[in-house]
Amino acid sequence: TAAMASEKEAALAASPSDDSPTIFDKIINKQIPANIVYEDEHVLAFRDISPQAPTHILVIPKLRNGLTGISKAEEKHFEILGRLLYTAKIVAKQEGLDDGFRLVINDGPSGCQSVYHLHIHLLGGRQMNWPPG
Ligand code: D5M
Repeated sequence: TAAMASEKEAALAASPSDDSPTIFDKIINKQIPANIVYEDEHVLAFRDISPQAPTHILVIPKLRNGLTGISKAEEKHFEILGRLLYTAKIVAKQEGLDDGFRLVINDGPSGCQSVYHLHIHLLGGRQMNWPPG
């Protein structure tokens, strides 16, 4: 679709080495609106602006701390990485995805990453396919 094509274009245009603030900082700081479905001291989850499934939520760390993407993970990130996965499970339950769901982390240009602030995609509410595109 056109939306998928532009998402890929955005991914290829984004620069992986750029650690300047992203749009997600504005969401964390409530400077732009987002449909927030979960929030605690460490983690924020909100609906993706361009949903690829009936449920499409992004789970992000409030403090990026160098995690522009999963490829930048270090031992200091072990705790937040666990929190992100655990929160994805909590939100999946909250969304009623009892039949299953998918978690995705895009990394780098080939992985189609467009925002360089680590995020887990939670997708559900329809039958997923394999392999992904
Ligand atoms: O995923 C980045 C995702 O971020 C992509 O699915 C669109 C989404 N996005 C971008 N801006 C917003 C705002 N403002 N609100 C909600 N969702 C947003 P990636 O894995 O990097 O391609």
